[in-house]
Amino acid sequence: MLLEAIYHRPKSNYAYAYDDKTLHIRVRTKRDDMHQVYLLHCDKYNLHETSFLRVEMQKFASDSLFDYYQAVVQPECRRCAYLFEFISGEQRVIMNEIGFVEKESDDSSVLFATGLFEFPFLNAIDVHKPPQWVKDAIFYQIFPERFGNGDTSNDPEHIDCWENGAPNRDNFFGGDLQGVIDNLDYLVELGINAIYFTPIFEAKTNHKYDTVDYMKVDPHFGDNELARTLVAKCHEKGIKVMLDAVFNHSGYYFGPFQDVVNNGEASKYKDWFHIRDYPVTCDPKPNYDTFAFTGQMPKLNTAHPEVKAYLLEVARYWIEEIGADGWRLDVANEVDHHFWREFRQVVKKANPDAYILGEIWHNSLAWLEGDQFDAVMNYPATNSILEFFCKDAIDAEQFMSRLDAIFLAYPLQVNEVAFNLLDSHDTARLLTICQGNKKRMKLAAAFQLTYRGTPCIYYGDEFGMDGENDPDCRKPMLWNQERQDGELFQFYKNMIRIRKENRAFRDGSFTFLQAGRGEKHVVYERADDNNRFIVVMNNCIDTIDVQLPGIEGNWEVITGNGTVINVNGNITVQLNDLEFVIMKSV
Ligand code: ARE
Ligand code: CA
Repeated sequence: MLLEAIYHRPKSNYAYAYDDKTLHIRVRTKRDDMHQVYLLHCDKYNLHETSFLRVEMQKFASDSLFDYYQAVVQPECRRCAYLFEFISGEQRVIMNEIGFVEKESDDSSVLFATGLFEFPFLNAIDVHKPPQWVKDAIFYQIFPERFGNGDTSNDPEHIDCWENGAPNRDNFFGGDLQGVIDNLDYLVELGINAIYFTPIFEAKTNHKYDTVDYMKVDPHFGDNELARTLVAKCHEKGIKVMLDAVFNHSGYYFGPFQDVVNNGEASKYKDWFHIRDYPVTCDPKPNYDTFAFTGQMPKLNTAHPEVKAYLLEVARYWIEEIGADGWRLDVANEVDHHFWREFRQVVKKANPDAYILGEIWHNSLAWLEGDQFDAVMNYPATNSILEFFCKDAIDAEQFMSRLDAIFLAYPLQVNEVAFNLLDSHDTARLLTICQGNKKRMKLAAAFQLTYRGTPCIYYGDEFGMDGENDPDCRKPMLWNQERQDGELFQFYKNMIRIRKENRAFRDGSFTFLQAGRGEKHVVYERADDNNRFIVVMNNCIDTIDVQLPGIEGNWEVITGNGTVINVNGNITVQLNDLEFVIMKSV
């Protein structure tokens, strides 16, 4: 037994409340080291030998070095004192908060040693409860300047031709909110039920991350009334709307910043930003804090009471008065935690069901404990999916390890609403990452749409749009039917339908059944109380036979190209190169 590998931390992703009654308690061990792991727990005010319950913990995830075990407990008085017991061959070791005790017999005196771990009290108000609708959502990301030009009267002065449009840092194509309204039926046909809009507020650039006025829709996109109409029409069609909050920084032409540029130290807004000396200048580089090194994006002082009041009013207005259903928070990890805690209060007061999604590309537990965000953009999962299916850079075992490690990193309710994207306006497009290989693209998308968490499709991927990194990934939407890949569209539509029709894909358990070292195929199960599905994916360029030992009963293939052969109850799935099947237990 490798004691050095064993790890637990109270009140963290290793011990948290899943709902008002239930605790999840987890522990890490060296991979393949244990025969059994037990959780012994009791009420912390009733530490009698007989009151301890002993629950066998289940291995629920593994990565290359470790196994992770979990127990689900519902303590009667919502208090829990606990310790762990590890068994490996003859060896039996107890771990409490102080350390390890080796035990040869069943001597229980150890239970009364001081130093039990504690979950002091399960207070319902502290439980992280993301909005339920997010589990059922299938998002579609729209970059408003590039989705549809529904009103040429509001076009910027110089626009480039939509068809075959080649985006660069500075050009415009005329897209607007009316262009989205005009195409809502298209989105309904595709099957999505939520839209994530990159910024729509007044700004100078085509991407609008350099806000000039947070209370006003950009005049090239429409006006606030049109935004209200757009949201109402989306709601009529069962589509939720999430907006982009760029609160880390403003644009250079934001009124308060201009006031500081013009009045220097005398400006009443000087403390709204982080200005190092006067006069404010960008030459040779900004003498104030910025997003990255971009002088056009001065960092806001979100600890300043007036800045806070202003931005919190923005947060409230678009939810309460325009009807938006959530906020995606730009550069969320560079804004102070105090601000986000107040932001949550304001947003949830305006609409308790609003979704708060942080844009963070790394482990984000510090924002996901119930007092700040509901979820984050799940780029760590994105990268694992791309590396396995699209780039063929990792094997099945590494793929599983990496996804399991992300899974372990958060409470279950966070994983259930993790924002699972494969590409965005900040990355190359999925098809381009797959080097144009649509079979690889379909595998990645099929995984995304059958995985745990909330999928998001980047506009136009469904028609086979390609594009390198920003700005090339921001081409105008491909509305020319002759150039659309209709077969790919049908594929997306079908996969979305399957996810929507089967709760198990949105809310069920997820288990890897096969993901071997050096292998290029994966098998996983999604199951809930009513249904059980098995997905078999062949990520290699040869035909393979995948045996499914231990899988019994009758199975119906609900989608995919493959053959399921059942010989005396032994099931084999035959798959051609880069194909998959989804089987349903019947
Ligand atoms: C563009 C170019 C830059 C160029 C700059 C020059 O992309 O290469 O240097 O122009 O002006 C917006 C626009 C971008 C624009 C940028 C700056 O959309 O087109 O850049 O403004 O003007 C990190 C942050 C993350 C951020 C990404 C881009 O953590 O928050 O960088 N994403 C958001 C939005 C962007 C937006 C901004 C922030 C600014 O989604 O669209 O850019 O408002 C690693 C790191 C991450 C890093 C990630 C990507 O994984 O760990 O932290 O994200 O790479 O670089
Ligand atoms: Ca327009």
